[in-house]
Amino acid sequence: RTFLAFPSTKTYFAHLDLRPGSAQVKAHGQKVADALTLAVNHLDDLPRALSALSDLHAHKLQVNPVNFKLLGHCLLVTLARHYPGDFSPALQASLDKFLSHVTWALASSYR
Ligand code: HNI
Repeated sequence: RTFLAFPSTKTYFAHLDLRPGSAQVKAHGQKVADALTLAVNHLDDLPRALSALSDLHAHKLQVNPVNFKLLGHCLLVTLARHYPGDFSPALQASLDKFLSHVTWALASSYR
């Protein structure tokens, strides 16, 4: 969804097959999901838990941090579509808060 809704995000993944259903995109999505699980388990110290990932995105990959917001937005939209019954305004607010903490921690190496 992120690649389709915000095509500029594709520029970082020119080396991957980005067609819908791509095994490479699924494998990458799994890595991102695992990192979010790690984040859930370290809510009390996200900057430390995500510091290696922050370094990677800032210095090696040089991902513009605006893209974290685009991905976070697409995650919310996707969850809302898959779990319409569970996606109350309160759940949305709490996921949004979680994702902004993750984004803030991932962006720490940029500061
Ligand atoms: Ni991101 C690699 C987690 C947002 C571009 N990214 C990773 C890896 C994890 C990860 C985990 C794999 C690291 C490894 O192999 O050691 N990325 C996350 C998380 C978020 C995020 C948790 C936000 C919630 N990444 C983004 C965004 C972009 C992005 C928004 C660009 C639009 N990430 C990359 C690129 C790679 C990457 C590029 C390397 C991919 C590859 O395999 O070559």
